[in-house]
Amino acid sequence: MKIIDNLFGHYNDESVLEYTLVNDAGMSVSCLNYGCIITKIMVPDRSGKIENVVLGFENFNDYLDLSPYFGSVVGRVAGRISNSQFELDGHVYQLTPNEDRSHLHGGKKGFNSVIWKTEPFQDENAVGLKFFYHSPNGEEGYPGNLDTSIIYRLNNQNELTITYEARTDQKTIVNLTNHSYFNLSGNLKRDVSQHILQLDSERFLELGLDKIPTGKMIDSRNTPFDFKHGRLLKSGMNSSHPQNVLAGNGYDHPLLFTKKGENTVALSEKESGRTLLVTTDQHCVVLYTGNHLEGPYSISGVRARNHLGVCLETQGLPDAINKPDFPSIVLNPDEVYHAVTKYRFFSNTIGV
Ligand code: FUC
Repeated sequence: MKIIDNLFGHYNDESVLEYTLVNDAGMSVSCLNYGCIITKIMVPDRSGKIENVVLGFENFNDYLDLSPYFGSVVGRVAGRISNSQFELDGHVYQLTPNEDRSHLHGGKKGFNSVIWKTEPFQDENAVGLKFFYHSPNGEEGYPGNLDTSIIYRLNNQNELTITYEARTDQKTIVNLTNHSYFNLSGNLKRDVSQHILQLDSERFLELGLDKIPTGKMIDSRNTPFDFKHGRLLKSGMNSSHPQNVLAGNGYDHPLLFTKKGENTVALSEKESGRTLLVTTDQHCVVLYTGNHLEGPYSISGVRARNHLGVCLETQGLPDAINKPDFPSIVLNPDEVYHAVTKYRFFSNTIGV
């Protein structure tokens, strides 16, 4: 196992470094100290061919100019907050709007677009990086000084574990995730329509036209949102279900886990033989099938097009602070925000 670092670019006066974590089983994960962005995940297919399975750019400036949160950590709060506002203990906080009237993925300068302090580490079983960021009281409108640490840890079982921790000195809200777009075909050979997703979820959150949850939880049975026994992502892309159409032909929805505690989401693609198992302690996974990726730019040499990647954003429920029925995302000064999501890659196919 080893860690390699390279200069990737400059941001303001700071160096942007790309660290590559390499294990002994042929897997590597590359990431930046800017936004904790995962630029590449190299894993073998069924024949042992090692290829990249996430969307990323070769040039740092593309991350500044073009990126729809490729590979980054998003925070302080993932997803949309309606009217960019929330109330805590009778005080109304006004956040920076960055998508019409909504506040999306932490605002104009979210955790995806700041430099994090980094500390590489290696132990008997893994190589990794620790990231630290101090978000000052009032940043993007949020209350409290928030100290966040994130750990990326790669072991020899082809498992990448992301551990999130945050502490505040004032009551605030926190909901962190990673926004990697996966494509298991390898080097973007195909889009993700033939990927099969499987998870234990019986309900999903209905979205309004602004893509913010209405508060209504919909029964997934007999809909394109039923992934219990495995389902091709294409079924939601081609569906006339009003929620798939509203999302831009596909999915952009929080799928609620049936059971509390640890849950696993399986993503696989038959042709490459690759499977990704995502295990998390979070309440939901926001499934986004890259419905708006199309544009006059390239992603790792491939012309950007819709459905070229799929995000599995494990997190608390979006807009929870404005929805009394959703589990709380409030963090108090005497508490530690703690969340863990593991990504394990295999090269055999499960599901249907
Ligand atoms: C996802 C979606 C959004 C948005 C963004 C880039 O998390 O929920 O709709 O397009 O990513």
